Amino acid sequence: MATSVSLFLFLAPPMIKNKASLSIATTMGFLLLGAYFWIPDTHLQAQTFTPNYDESKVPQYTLPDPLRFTNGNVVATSEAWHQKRRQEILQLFESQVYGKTPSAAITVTFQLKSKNPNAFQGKATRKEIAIQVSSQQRVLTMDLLIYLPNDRPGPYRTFLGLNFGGNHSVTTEKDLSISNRWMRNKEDHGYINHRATEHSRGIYSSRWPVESIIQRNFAVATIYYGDIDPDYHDGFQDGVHPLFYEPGQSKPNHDQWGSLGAWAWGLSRAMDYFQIDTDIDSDKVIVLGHSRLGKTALWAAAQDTRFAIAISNNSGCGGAALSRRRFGETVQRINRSFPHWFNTNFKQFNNREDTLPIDQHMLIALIAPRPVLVSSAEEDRWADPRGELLSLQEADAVYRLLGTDGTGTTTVPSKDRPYFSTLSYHIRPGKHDVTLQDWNAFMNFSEHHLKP
Ligand code: GTR
Repeated sequence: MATSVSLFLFLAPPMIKNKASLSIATTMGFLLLGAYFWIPDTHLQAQTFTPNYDESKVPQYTLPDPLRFTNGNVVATSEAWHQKRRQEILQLFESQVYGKTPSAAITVTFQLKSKNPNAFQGKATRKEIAIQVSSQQRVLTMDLLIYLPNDRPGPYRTFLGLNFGGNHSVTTEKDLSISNRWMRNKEDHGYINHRATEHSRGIYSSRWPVESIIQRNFAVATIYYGDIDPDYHDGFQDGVHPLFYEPGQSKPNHDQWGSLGAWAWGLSRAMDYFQIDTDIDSDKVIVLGHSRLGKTALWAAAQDTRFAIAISNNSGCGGAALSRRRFGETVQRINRSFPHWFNTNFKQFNNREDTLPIDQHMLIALIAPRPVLVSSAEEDRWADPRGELLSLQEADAVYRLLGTDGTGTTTVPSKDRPYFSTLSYHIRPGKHDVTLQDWNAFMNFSEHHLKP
């Protein structure tokens, strides 16, 4: 199957300045692993869940070997990895975990909505781009917010991530309009009746330290994840999924994408735009995300090799953490709390992690040989910091086969030691969050791997 996307750039008003087209072909294969039908079990959903936080109670497990083909043969060369094994693993994550991205042709257009060369007292240039995607079924618009440093000429190395609260929530700037999209309620943050209020302006700005980022000559770009698919389970009626429905289809098939897959797809559409924006060095884009959006960033980088670096922050279950450890959040728990995140097939692994044909170290391996930084927080046991580190270590063999230094060490990195191997781990004291300390680690790592 092939996914082809036509791109047109409109810079408006008043005239079209540039026009580009690009075809992205993703070869996907079919893997038939038996049909599975998931029936929501409301009785079981009501049962309470007690997470395991005791390392001695982590069950014995054997991880699938990323360097063995499905038929058991050893993957001995980088050619064998790139030509066959990577594809096998990618297909397993598509069909069994996040879901396949449908292949129907869609049109993507870009419109420059605003440009302010004097953002942050003249330190940055702010751009807003409307990314419009359309199929015969419907049209969807995602707003991409970009800050470029004014100190030095571009093109810039660029951080790209989705945000939780609307683009206006990442910045305290007063002249950015408040998102009018569906929001998760959080009254103390200014999200009421599923809409953002003025109180939510800048509410997540500590997670997006724009001034510190541009000061180090990186650009930073973000999209509200709800622009791509609102984060609630409506049977995939809103958001991007219906754009791709075949005639008569009203929800994704069991092996097709859920919300995480859709969000990852949205990151790739931002990357499409970067390829035609001369301010952005599209060979040096770092895709990153926090928590559910950290899972999304890893899955985006696994599928889309245009991303130069991937950084996950506190991504946990379904992100960097090994599922088989069942420490903190588990597959069953995540599928019951968020039935729309993964595909339907993934539900068959509820409480049956040992039957998964993959584990999350193989998600990281899919990003090889590109650098990955996994970032954890000591008190965020729900996300299993140790399971996140182990995933990196288990991906090491693939990275070394491909000629990199992998984790570069066999010892656990200390908190204060800079750690710049291709596979790096960062952990800080404190809770589930993104802090300036995390961003400093992201920037140090990215500066090391992507010279301007
Ligand atoms: C939690 C969920 C985690 C993580 C987090 C978040 O409720 O269990 O997997 O994604 O939300 O995204 O903030």
